[in-house]
Order: sequence, then structure tokens, then C-alpha cells
Amino acid sequence: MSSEVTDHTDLYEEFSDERLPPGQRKTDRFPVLSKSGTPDWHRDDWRFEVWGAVDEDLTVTYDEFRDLPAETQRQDFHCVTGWSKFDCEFTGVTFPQLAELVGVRDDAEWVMFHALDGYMTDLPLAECDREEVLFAYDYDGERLPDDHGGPLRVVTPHKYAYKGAKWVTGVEFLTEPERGYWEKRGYSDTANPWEEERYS
Ligand SMILES: Nc1nc2c(c(=O)[nH]1)N[C@H]1C(S)=C(S)[C@@H](COP(=O)(O)O)O[C@H]1N2
Ligand SMILES: [Mo]
Repeated sequence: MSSEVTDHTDLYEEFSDERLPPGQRKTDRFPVLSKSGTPDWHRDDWRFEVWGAVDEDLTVTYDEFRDLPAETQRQDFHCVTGWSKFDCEFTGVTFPQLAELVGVRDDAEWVMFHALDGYMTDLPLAECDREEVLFAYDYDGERLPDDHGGPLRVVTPHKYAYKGAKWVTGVEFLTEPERGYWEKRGYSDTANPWEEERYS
């Protein structure tokens, strides 16, 4: 594996002068936040699927996913409950890379992420189609721990972390907006940490 790291910790400059978003405090720990515990998964029957408004559906095994072109990025992590963790190193496949693999149709406008625990979260396609939106399988050079979403999770450093589905197994391209788990329960659809878009 290459030891090169792409630094995305200056991402905040797009939104603010401050790296730490308002109302957040910095932590060095990496707390675990899950709606309902850590689901089981088995390497042999785990599959990752892409479907919906795409040219070609995709189904890949864990090993096939790890063979896709990957990169390591340094990025910050902001939880809507008020903590931020700086300088996380995640390795995985970027959203644009995955989108290119399946060929996104012109009528695709929205994306729904599906996960093993039944969690879902949504974003407009334009907010996903960014280099720093990563399908991550390694964290700080090790396999992503199960509690943090292993074998595969999404990270969204430009959004509060509930936009990044842990245990992600499916990406659905939609022609119209739909709401995810927390978005249906009052969390913000847009979730920009520097605008403190916590609730809708
Ligand atoms: N599948 C799934 N993904 C999820 C969640 C969840 O409950 N299930 N919680 C979200 C929330 S609210 C946050 S803050 C982050 C927490 O990630 P962490 O446990 O690695 O800190 O995961 C997000 N992704
Ligand atoms: Mo969260």
C-alpha cells in the first residue's frame, strides 16, 4: 500500500476561517455513536451494491472492493452531538471514483446510502461527488474497527458525521430526494457544520 496521504484538513476554508466549526469541541478520542449497536458481518457473504439511476448496477465482494483504486486521506470528523476529531486517516475509494465505475445517469439527483443495521442517510448528488467523500475500509493504517463501521463506511468531512453511513453495503442513485434515518427524525438535511445546520 502506498504511504502517500492526501491532506483534506484545509477543507474548512471553503466554509469558514475556523477549522473547528461553531459549537464543537475538539476531542482526541474517537467516540462510537450508533443508533443500535454493531451489526455482525461475514467476509464471505458481505457484498457491496450500487443501483438506481446508473448505467450499470454493481455488486462486489470485500476483496473486490479492496482491489478498486484507493487513496489515503487525512481529514476532520464532526459529530452533530458536539465533538470533532482532527486528522483522521482513512483509506478507501472516493465517491467520484465509484460514480465513474457505474456511470451515473443524467437524471440522477440524489443519493441514499444503505447500511447493515438498517441505517440510511441521504445527500444531494452534488454534495457526494467530492474527492473527500470516501468509502473507507482502513483507519490510521489498520482495518476499520467494527464499532466504527467496519468493514466499510462512508466519511463526509464537509458534513456532520451522520451523513457518513457506517457498515455501508448499498448506494442508491435517486431521481428525487428521499430522507434517511436521522433526517426523518428532525436532523438537518444539509448538515453543514460551519453553519450549525444540526436540526431542520
Ligand atoms: N450505519 C450507521 N451509520 C452511522 C450511524 C449509525 O447509527 N448507523 N450513526 C451516525 C452518527 S450519528 C455518527 S456521529 C457517526 C459516528 O461514527 P463513529 O461511531 O465512528 O464515531 O456515524 C454515523 N453513521
Ligand atoms: Mo452523530
